[in-house]
Amino acid sequence: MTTPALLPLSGRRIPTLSPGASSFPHHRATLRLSEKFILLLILSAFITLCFGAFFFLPDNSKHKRFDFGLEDVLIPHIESEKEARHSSRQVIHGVGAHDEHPRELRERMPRATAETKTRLETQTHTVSIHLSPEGEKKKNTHMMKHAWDSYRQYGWGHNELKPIAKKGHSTNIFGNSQMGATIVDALDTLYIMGLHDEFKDAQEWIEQNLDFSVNAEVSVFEVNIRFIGGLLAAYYLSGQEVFKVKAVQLAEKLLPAFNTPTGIPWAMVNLKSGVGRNWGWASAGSSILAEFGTLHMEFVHLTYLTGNPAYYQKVMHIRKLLAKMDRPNGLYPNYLNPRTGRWGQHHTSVGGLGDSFYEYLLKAWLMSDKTDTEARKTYDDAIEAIERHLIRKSNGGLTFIGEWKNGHLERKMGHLTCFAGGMFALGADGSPDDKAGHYLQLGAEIAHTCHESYDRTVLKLGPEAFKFDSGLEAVAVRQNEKYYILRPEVIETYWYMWRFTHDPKYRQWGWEAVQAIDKYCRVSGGFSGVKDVYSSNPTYDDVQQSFFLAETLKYLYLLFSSDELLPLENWVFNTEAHPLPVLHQGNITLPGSETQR
Ligand code: DMJ
Repeated sequence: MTTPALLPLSGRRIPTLSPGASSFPHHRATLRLSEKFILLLILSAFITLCFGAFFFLPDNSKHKRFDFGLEDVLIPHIESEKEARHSSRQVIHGVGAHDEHPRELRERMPRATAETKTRLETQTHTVSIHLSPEGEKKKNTHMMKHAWDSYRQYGWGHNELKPIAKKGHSTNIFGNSQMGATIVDALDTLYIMGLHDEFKDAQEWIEQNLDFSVNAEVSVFEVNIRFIGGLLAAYYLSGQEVFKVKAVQLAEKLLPAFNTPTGIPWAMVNLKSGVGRNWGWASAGSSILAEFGTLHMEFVHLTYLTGNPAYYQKVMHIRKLLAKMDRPNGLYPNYLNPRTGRWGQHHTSVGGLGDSFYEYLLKAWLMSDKTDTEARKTYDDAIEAIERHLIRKSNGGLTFIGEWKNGHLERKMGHLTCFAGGMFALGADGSPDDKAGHYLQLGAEIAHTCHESYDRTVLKLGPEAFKFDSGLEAVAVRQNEKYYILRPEVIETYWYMWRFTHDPKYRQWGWEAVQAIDKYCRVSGGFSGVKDVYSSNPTYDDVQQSFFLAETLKYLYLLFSSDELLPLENWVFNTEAHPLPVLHQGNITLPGSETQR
């Protein structure tokens, strides 16, 4: 290093201190003793300064926690968990017939994830040009703050918030409970965004108030994806035991829902009495495919964390029962009667009533480190039938996913169905017959169609359902399909497409959504849904949905973050956007093993 130095004592300028004699003044070959001493003094002061600066550098480990490359997240609570372990040697085992003790699996996870992390670190420099638009991320964090602070002020402890009336809100999915759904659903988003005070506040409320011994009839599906999923994700991210304990307590309360003649759970269960029943509107007392088919991820993690095989066995039993059933045209109907084990109406949908069943087949495979090949095969077969019967191109060239109703295709697509773009992209790698490119393209086409459904409205927000019929392309017809209730699915697909393609248009589309939400849904008491996206003067529905904080704002934040934040190699997002770690090397299929109810 060359250091032009000034000698204050003599006031003389010393030329560059390089070892060659030629750089010294010619009239004198050596320095005097006093000059040598001063020079030595300056050099040692300089070296001390360098060392000091090194030690006072900001603590990088704080930032590293937010990489969530997993290794640093998981190690602390693997250690702390040793004492709390379930003593019985329950097994999670699979193909290859190796019985795996959950602890052994856990001990392997850090190694496997460290390897993944190293691999990632060598790859990410190639995409760094697109990373970290800090302004957009900040905007999302501010929106989260506004949603959270408003709920904190006006709806604290209630399930959701009425942002216009500025008071608590709830719906029948939570029964008459006051279980702070927004608090639990928002936990991991707060954590990921670095809103630590808010996270602590939420944790305190959960420690002191979250009690599941309430006389309330709740939706098994909703409580599973929002509460159990939310608590498990918070546990994995923060390592705080309380979240795991609460998740397990709640899961115990859901188990009676599986006491049906077939083991297909009821849609609802009373948390106190354990009595279950189905929705009155569901075809002839049926359970719903997207509800009983969206338990797998959380239940596998519950078994993994507790060593109790019951959760795993419940969901594997559902899978095995479905595998034995005939499927009309290879399609899964949305309704299944839990008493008789027969299908109800032959309706098939990749939107409401069907959606997350398909999503969880794919994610079961991903979460098992791609070892649950049974799940992958079931997913591939289902998607093939869906493509054959439900996916079409409109006259205007837009790819859409319709709904199958008793042998007839309804050319209508729901906002909920838009998640499928992301699902196709996520499932591209590993698809049969080398069709990865095809599925990535299909994902891109669905993303495009869903963006059109936003772009063709006045508010630039998407309607609940839109048609491709009688000259109509991606627009809602009925008044009761024109609302936007802060749903995440379109943004979810933008995020997955961004992760897999880095095409900047996905960030552009996400940014359009941010601006529209902020302009038309933001009110002084939080964020509200709007009743008509085609009206320039829309009325509000006065509900701030908990999934707005759990999903919509999280996916937006991730869309503008580096791929290293929650890498998809290590994390799988449940259907409510709660990230759960991949169980590396933990094969979670149980072919040939006994499953019980
Ligand atoms: C969320 O609760 C979940 O994404 C669920 O799978 C269906 N959709 C809602 C939000 O729209």
